Amino acid sequence: MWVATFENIVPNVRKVFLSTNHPEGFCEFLNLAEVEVMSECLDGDACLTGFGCDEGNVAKCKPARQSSTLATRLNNTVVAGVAGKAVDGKESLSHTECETNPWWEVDLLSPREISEVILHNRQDAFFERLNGALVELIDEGGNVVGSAQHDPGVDGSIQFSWVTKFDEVVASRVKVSTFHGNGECDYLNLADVEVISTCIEGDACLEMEQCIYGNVAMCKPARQISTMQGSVAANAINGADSLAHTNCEENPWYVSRIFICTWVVYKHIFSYSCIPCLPFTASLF
Ligand SMILES: [Ca+2]
Repeated sequence: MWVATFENIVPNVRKVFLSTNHPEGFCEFLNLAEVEVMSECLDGDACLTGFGCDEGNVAKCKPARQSSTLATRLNNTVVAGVAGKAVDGKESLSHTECETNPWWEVDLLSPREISEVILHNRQDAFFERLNGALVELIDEGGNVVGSAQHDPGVDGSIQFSWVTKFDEVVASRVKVSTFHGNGECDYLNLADVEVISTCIEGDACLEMEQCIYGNVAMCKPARQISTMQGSVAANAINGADSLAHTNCEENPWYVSRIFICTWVVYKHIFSYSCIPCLPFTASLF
């Protein structure tokens, strides 16, 4: 284990980048058993426990992002409508700022044959915000390969949910957006988004445990330069005894996106489990 301590407050950090530096001409693997980034938690930071695909909903607990995030501070607690709240299987809401064309997107992490997308609307107020929603299926090249748009005049208002069917369209991302076209801004709220496909190993999770102060890297989107034998980047932030493992590279790297909205990060401690035989670099972005 190696711990890097940052004594001073570092504001607005969004990513943690880890790499090793090697003599030219030599490659090395980068293995990470677990990366922890210690900070005050935001509402929405959570740990995922348990595994198993939830009845074909392959979006559950996958990395999600949105055009902006509405966050407010209530009694010293930051309440943020982070994008991940629309894939947590609970009534919690994702919530953008007021925008003319707000959007939300989930990354399925690999191409999947999609048969159905279900948007679950908020149930407390402002149901009408989701009317006219556009659902787009996006392939690995960034191309829109399927879409469906809600038409309030034909489909009626979205009360509880709106179901769109697709003919096994292969896509790796699902985007939801609204555009009301009157020049005024609006918010995009999503209680939950389900993307129905065939489950594969590693899909989904069952429970989320709220974080108070602790490891805010857990279960956040992570990437690495390459992946050997299925040892994906997420294995280093899942709290489980699993390994993230790159191919042999001259400059292997790993990045975890720790924050989705821009409040402050106070103090960071990194740890990793690896053979410390070469210089190891941790950078904040
Ligand atoms: Ca939710």
